[in-house]
Amino acid sequence: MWLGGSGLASADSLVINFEPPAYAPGSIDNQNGWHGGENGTHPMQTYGPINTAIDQSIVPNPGYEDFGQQSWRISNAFTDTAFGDWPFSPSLQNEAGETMAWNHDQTGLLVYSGGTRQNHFEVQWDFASTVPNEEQAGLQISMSPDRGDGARMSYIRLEDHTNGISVFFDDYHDNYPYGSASNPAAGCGVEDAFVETAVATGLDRSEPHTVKLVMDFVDGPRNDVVKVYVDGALRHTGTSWEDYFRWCEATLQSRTVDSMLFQARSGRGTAPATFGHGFLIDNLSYSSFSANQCDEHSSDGDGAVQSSEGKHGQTKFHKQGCGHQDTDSVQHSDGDSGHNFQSTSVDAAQFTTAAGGRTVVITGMGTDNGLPVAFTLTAVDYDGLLPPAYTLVLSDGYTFAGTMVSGGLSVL
Ligand SMILES: [Ca+2]
Ligand SMILES: [Ca+2]
Ligand SMILES: [Ca+2]
Repeated sequence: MWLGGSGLASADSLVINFEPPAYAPGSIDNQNGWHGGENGTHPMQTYGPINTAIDQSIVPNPGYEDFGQQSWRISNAFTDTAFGDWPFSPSLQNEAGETMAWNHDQTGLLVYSGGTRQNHFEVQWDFASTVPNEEQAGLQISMSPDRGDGARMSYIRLEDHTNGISVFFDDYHDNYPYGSASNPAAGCGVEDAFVETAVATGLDRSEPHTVKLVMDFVDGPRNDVVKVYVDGALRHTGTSWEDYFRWCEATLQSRTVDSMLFQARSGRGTAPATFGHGFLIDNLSYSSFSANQCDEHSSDGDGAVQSSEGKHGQTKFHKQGCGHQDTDSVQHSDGDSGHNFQSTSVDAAQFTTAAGGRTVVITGMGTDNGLPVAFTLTAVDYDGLLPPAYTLVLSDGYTFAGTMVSGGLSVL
């Protein structure tokens, strides 16, 4: 068992500069918590070695400003399609992911990350070419936030080209029709795919550059937010790989992250001539913490509802975020009971997640048959496993408690 890397800034933040004496020249394997794939179970983790065929090493800084005495070098002279034999960085004490994200394997017995679950992860690193004056043809290296076993939740790839260095970002898109607990395949259909975005091209090969990923794991599908920065500028806002795991692996849940995985995968090409060269990585830092994600949440409903007493109604509502927004509204009609509600001000919402589903509670003011009332709407999204729960309570004594029986309702 190891207890994380040296240079700890705090329990759930790591700063790694690859400097002596903490880091010695040679393979990074087993230095300060770097390791091959984890075997579970957190925190009594064991792990495999980094494959000795992988061309990586702690090396002297050839002269880049801010890289100190040493950096970490990795090339794609050797590639493969495995996960468990590539370098994983030290794990944070506190994992990041959705409330219900899996930090474990399919059996639930092997756990790869732990601590206090956070909803936010940030990682930043500098990179530079070991051959600043010349293209290294075919050079490519990828890096991913990961929990320690290769369940990658995001992806950056660096490539060297004639015009300079390129940075690519990949995320997973579940396009309509969407996956659900009753139909996971719809989230992994022919219309769904990993999407690659060139976030930077032609970066000056003679200078170091910086990549930063800012990840918000928002409970529910299709709503994680991943921001990609290059040299301090926001280049792209995308999403994570949450719905790949949720639907393509049909596990209905996302995954956690607590470390970084660095790889040269065969699918993107092997470049034997990069042996002993490749990219330098330095000033790697990452952290997990919990952020206010109110602005990322939303809830929508539109369809027929039925109460537990068998009354029938129609609802249509929209709520974005937790505060007041003029574009929010709630409408509810119940011909069986003779009620017709229309909001005049949607004031607040609370979003919560439990094992069973995601709940929103929306409050505000409106009119019932023309008379002013306060309202509380509660909706629960079960990702299709059960009909969505729907309850509207008005201050004039009217209550409609039941389920949505046709149409759609989401709490994201
Ligand atoms: Ca350094
Ligand atoms: Ca789909
Ligand atoms: Ca999500």
